[in-house]
Amino acid sequence: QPQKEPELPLFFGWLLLPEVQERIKCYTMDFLKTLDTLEAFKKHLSDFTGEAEKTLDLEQYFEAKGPLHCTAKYCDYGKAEGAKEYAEEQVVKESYGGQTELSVTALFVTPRTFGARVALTEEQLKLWPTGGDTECLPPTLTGVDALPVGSRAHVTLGCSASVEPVQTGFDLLEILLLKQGGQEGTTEEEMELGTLSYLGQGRWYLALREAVTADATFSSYSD
Ligand code: 2AM
Repeated sequence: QPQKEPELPLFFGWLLLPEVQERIKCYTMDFLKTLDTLEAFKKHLSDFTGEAEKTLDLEQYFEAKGPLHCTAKYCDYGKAEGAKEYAEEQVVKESYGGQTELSVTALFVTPRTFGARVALTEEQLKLWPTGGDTECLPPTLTGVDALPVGSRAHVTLGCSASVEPVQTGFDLLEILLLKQGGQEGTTEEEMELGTLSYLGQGRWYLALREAVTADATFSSYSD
């Protein structure tokens, strides 16, 4: 009888502690409520709705997807490339189950996704897979190699109907490329939480004045 291979999870990542999930949900929902009411946002409402609709409830627009977390390595139960190798890395084994603090530095909204940008520490970057930023990118997303390692790190807060959470990382990278390319927001607005930029096509980016910290456990998740 051959030895059964240990099962691989859907993903490895930093899972926010339950009480932290509640706090982050409240905080980010408050931001959506505020964004909804801004004149600047209303001006570009048709990015999100048909031309005919005049109002939008952003809180309803995005659906939450599973527990709040920052994906480190998507494994798809072993079907994703490099999943087994990642699971066998010494640093992954040693860090497994350990608690750490994630630093959320920005929030972003697009017609597809709502996410929180995570700035990984040097320690946390050791768990970021090689090529993690460029994995499975749509061909239209070019130049990602030029961004700092770990640029894709984020927490998906919600997705619009029929959008998969993998999109959140793509949206973040696209925004960062636009910002790097010098397309600072066409509209910039100071909010209590930080500076809000509009980057066209329904892309909004709020750079937080102060990073929000979130305690998380490095672990794995399977449906
Ligand atoms: P997310 O990290 O943007 O939220 C289960 O689907 C989880 O794995 C989700 O959290 C999802 O996106 C992430 N995920 C799905 N497919 C992925 C891929 N190809 N690369 C990286 N992360 C992926």
